Amino acid sequence: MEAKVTGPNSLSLSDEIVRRIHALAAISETPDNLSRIFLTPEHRAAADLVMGWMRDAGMAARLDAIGNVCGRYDGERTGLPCLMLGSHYDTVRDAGRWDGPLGLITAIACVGDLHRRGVRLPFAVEVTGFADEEGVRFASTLLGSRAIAGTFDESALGGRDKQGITMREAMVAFGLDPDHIGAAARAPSELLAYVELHIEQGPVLEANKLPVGVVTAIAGATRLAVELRGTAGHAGTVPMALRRDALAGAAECIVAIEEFCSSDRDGLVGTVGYINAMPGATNVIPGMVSFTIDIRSPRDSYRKLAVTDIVRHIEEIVKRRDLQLDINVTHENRTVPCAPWLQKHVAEAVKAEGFRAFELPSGAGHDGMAMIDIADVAMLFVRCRGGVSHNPAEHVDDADVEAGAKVLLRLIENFKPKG
Ligand code: HGY
Ligand code: MN
Ligand code: MN
Repeated sequence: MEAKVTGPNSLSLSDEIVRRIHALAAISETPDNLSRIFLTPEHRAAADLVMGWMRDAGMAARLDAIGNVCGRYDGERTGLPCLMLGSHYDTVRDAGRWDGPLGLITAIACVGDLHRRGVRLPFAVEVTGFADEEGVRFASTLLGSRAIAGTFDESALGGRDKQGITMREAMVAFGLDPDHIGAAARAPSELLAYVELHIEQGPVLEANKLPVGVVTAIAGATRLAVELRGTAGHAGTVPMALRRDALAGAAECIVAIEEFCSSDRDGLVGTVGYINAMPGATNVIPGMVSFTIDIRSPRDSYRKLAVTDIVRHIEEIVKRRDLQLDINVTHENRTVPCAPWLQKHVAEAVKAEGFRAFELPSGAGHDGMAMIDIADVAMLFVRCRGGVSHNPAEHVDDADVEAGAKVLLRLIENFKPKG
């Protein structure tokens, strides 16, 4: 079946998608850079906008118990299991506008095209906008998809943001009942599969001159929170040899992490993305420093060994500098394989649209890492310029938006549940 890809008034799908990417990007905590964080007024405004688009595309749309937006386009008859599509609609701070929204908005556009043509399939199509994939506000991540997978860890409700607000308090302020999160959970029997379109966030497709790629696996990750405590003191009076400088100690730890990961030849990456020095005055020796660590590797066993070695490095530095150390794992995700049968569907749709079915792993984490607990998962990557992401310069060319939409629409219309 040739998938006719035309949007409203015979616009291409990409025109509608790009317009909506920019409309959603306008919903941000600050006007100068894009930040849309879990359980904030921006989250609520974005949810309302996206649910409107879902309804325009012929879907029933609702906000679930943790703030995911859920759209459903029924199949030939009601009550059928669904092919679930989607992505996240929260962002990192000072984000790009395509990471997450491209997958969500493209999925809505594809359903809108089915709806305009009056196409009903032997299964339902659901589109989910996940409320918190990035884990910016509270240390743990994949909160929306874990709630849908039924694996949400209630202890996360006690986690506090930088203002000291707990997730529980934030949910109540948002108008959600934290004791009701379980209602978001879906039964495995309701899903035939989960397929996510997402920007690659890396340079591989561009280097291979390809607009789309077939994802083989999503790399696991470990996040740690570190706190170093020394002695605050006068910058002018304490001799260097008598200092217990927490920030100098953190700096040595950070360089050690970079050197350890850089010496690896097997795809190990380590990042310190956040640091805070207290009391934070020019003329005061920092007495306390907190920072985060993000460690990833294509192989879980290797990542876990690396985390052990890095913690040992930090403990040695702290002991030599007579500092105190608290270090905790705040998030851990195993590497998740994409299901071969579903990868085949993605590859066939890519080839049917005239592109090479190029396979690549995802170094970035995605909601499929949680969704795998209730469904087989697969991902379709779309090239992004320079491989740049988590950066306002993130960009996808219209032609690649169109390629991604055509492949996803083809995948939907040709989808056959696992035999
Ligand atoms: O951190 C990640 O890989 C994803 O962008 N949340
Ligand atoms: Mn991201
Ligand atoms: Mn993402």
